[in-house]
Amino acid sequence: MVAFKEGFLWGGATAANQFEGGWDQGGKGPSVPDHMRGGTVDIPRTWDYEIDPDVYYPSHNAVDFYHHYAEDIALYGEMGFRCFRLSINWARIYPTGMEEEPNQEGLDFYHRVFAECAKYGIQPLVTIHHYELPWGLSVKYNGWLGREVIDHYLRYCKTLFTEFKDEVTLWLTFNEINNAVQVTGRILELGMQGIDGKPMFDIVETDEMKSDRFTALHNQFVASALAVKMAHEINPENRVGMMTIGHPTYPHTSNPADVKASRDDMNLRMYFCADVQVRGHYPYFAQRYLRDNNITIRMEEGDLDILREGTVDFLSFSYYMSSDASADPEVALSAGNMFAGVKNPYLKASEWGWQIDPLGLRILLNDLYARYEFPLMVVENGIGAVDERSEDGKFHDTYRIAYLRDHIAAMRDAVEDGVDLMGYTMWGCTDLVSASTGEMKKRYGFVYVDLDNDGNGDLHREPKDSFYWYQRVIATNGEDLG
Ligand code: BGP
Repeated sequence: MVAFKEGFLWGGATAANQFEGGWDQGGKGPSVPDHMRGGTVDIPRTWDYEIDPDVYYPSHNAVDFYHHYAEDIALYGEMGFRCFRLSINWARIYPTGMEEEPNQEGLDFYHRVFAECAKYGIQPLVTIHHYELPWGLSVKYNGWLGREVIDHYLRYCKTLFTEFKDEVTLWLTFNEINNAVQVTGRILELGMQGIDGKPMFDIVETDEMKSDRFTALHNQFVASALAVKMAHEINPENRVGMMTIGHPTYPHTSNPADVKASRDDMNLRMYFCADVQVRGHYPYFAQRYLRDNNITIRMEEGDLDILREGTVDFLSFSYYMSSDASADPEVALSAGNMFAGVKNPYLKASEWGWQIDPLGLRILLNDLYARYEFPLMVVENGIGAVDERSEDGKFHDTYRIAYLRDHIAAMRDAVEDGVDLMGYTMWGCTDLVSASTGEMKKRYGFVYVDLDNDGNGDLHREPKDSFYWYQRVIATNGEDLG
């Protein structure tokens, strides 16, 4: 039997804005998520142009990794993590994004974090931009629409690559970059301002707004390509990946019109960004999509060369669910994190309506590998669930173990199929704030954190049953999924 490779990167993943807290400490400036109120499954998150001191903003303290990092990383060490994915909070390094010099206190914090990782032999995987544009850049340039943001990003990257040269060699340029192919990506991914500060999730875009969004995405492509080149120049050991939402879309029926709808979805959602970042050019179908939707991307001369020269070293993705596509607009929609879709009658869903599909992970790994023949990594996966303390005082999260077991087994099948898989970092290894809703109630972790949706709780950490289960999985390199 073919098994996970030696040195397979088992671990967990987090993002600063959902995990770190300390939003105004140590010289950090505000970032886009710091302006976002919490929501629920029914009420989407909204944002405030001015931060209201009487409102609870989930990112401000999050689960306070800022003060609990040593304890959290010790728990990862106990589980046997080989890799810890975290994001660096850009506004902790450059408070408005525009300073000439970095904030030393911010750098020192991450040096301390990486030193803790080193103690347990844990390799950091750093997301440079995980929905965390400094608010200053968002306001001044309307987020990534401003071409100037590329230079600010590159200054920030240069600081990271030189400062952490001896501590970090694994990087991701942008989290879920393909979030920007849909309107939902405007605020969190691209940091674009709303109309008069109104929530952006339900916005109906004009053609001009669509062109802006795709231009902002193009600016991220250029920034990413230049960052990859810079990373290799500063340290040839650096390996830089792209990160995308892995979301397979199936035809709802065998009606060729549904097959076509699912292919169109896959092209736009999965392959549009991955082709640019892995192959170094816009895919053949981009022109038609842009033309049909009256979208004009404003490029500069030389951009296409930059994209060609700055292809990534590996492709990483988040995987939570799949959905169907239908040519029939009447067919019901299923819920999704950033991507929605049609309900699949063969799949069960989580309490938040995310359809559980381990086989879809195997299918996707095979499809991506067939297309790119390129190292892959699953950098997010997990189930958001309500955890209740049992009578014996413990958290018996059997549903989480079942979800993860099935997905790891599917990855193992994909490896046996011949896919080159580098690692697996489960999402939200310590409970943290939800990205789509801002809730704490929706938990992913192996480690429970005492905090509720309104910010009440003493923040103490507590292993759940899945903690010990994952410890065994890592110790046996994925053999014992018990
Ligand atoms: C992805 C994001 C993460 C994370 C995850 C789970 O889209 O990269 O930041 O939050 O989804 O989503 P949620 O927190 O909405 O349950």
